[in-house]
Amino acid sequence: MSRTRIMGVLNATPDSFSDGGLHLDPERALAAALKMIAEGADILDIGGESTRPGSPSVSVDEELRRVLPVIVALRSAQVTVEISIDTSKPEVAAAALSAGATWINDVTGFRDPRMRVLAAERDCTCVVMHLRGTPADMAEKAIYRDVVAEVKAELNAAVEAMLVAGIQRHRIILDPGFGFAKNAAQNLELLARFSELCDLGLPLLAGCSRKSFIGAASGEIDARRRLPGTLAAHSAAQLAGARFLRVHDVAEAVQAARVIDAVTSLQSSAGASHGSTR
Ligand code: HH2
Repeated sequence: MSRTRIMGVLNATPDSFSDGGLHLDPERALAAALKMIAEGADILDIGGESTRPGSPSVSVDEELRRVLPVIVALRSAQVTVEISIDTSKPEVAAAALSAGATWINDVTGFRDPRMRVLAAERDCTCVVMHLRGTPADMAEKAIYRDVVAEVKAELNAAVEAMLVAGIQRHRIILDPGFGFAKNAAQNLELLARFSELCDLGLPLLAGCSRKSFIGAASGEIDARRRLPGTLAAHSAAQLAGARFLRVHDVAEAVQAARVIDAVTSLQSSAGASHGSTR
């Protein structure tokens, strides 16, 4: 089995919920990115707009002003990791891809048809996240009869639209969107039943890092002190089939992921040898 991939979060924003203001200066952002690569990140996810509940939207020009220098600097440094642009704006995604990004991570699940056309034309990897509404109004849309079944159905519909637009299936990674249009109980239920998302038949990404449901489950109110809870949540997701983990703390996430990878690889070889004796 291939190892679980680690996506390091780099927010070039003043207001992200846990690392806002840390990487606004391109030089500091580059230093943080190089550190994440040295620590074992496979993918860097560069964002220029916070998606925290109620966050204000940012103009295309401002978002580009924040993210492009970081992407250009990374490409000039000839890094070999994948560079993901975390945006829901086609103009930002297009410019980021031209500057050297190779993935689009769209928290709105490629809802904008122009984003689907762009992804098809550029043949890039697409992270399709589940979200209802927008970060501004998503809290009021957290109403489900069965959160897992409804997230699955809505992700399936997003995939169908992407295939119709000409995006190749092997380019798609799915993400249930922890913390997006879900309350704490719904996030925990998604995590507890994460293995059911494997029915979608596409690789899965989990992004639980420092999120408020970890605070709700653990009692830790400071987002920057939620690393232990993050590692626990991501280990649960990994054991249930997540192939990608989106994290703020790369070194710690890599270590935890390698341990779970070792366990799951032994489990699958033990399963195979038990099967062969029957
Ligand atoms: N979470 C955030 C942003 N982008 N993308 C995916 N695919 N999955 C996620 O869970 C996800 C995401 C929110 O976290 P962060 O980037 O740290 O905060 P902010 O949106 O405030 O910048």
